[in-house]
Amino acid sequence: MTVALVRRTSSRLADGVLTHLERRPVDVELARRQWDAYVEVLRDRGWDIREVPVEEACPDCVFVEDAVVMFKGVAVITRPGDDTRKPEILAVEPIVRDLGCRIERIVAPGTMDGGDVLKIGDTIYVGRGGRTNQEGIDQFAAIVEPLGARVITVPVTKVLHLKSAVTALPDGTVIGWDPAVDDSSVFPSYLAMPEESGAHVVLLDDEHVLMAADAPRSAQIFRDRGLIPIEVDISEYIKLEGCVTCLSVRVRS
Ligand code: CIR
Repeated sequence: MTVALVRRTSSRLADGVLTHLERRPVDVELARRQWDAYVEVLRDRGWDIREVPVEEACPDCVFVEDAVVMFKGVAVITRPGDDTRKPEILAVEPIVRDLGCRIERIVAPGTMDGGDVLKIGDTIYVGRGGRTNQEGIDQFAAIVEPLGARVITVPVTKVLHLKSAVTALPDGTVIGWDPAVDDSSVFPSYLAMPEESGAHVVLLDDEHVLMAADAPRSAQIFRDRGLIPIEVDISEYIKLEGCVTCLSVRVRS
């Protein structure tokens, strides 16, 4: 099964939470067209698209990755760190239940955003920072370690989420933009990228990677490594501290 969960953009997107960036005007219609193009790439690469119903009252609901973490047929419903985002989980649960996933939950006082969870095989790096606390990480580890995962906590202080700083290539190399990374020495194989968006990839299959269009030098580095980057413009989501990973949840099983 290769299903991708996505969620349409609330008309209130411009009111989304900002932590590290200054608020800038957001063109919601452009954002919607960018979302359509992003989803089209997933569909073209063979992903079965499932939509979580939009929650207009939640400006950040399009960033569906933060509400659920998938691992080996288990859906861990998170407890988002920002209070305005906590209601986002409600509509996610029935969708993943429908996929046949076992449901687990992060509960108070734990908090976790899916953007803080980087899975590389059975190794799962979890960023502890503004959105994900130690209690959330401990609860998550208790769920996934019996399934064979090894959870490694890493600090996140410079950007919103761990995956705002680093993601991983199909061969497991962790890629990051150094000014955003707290400690790259925790990753056995690390490659510094020349652009911030160059650190963010969605693995579509063993050779295709989805990335933002504002990192051309990073795209060339991927090509030089034998990968095929597919670039999408997500300018309106970047203004809200989003990146390509957060606009979908990939379910592989
Ligand atoms: C927030 O602050 O929660 C949203 N404005 C952005 C969330 C982006 N999510 C992600 O990178 N996983």
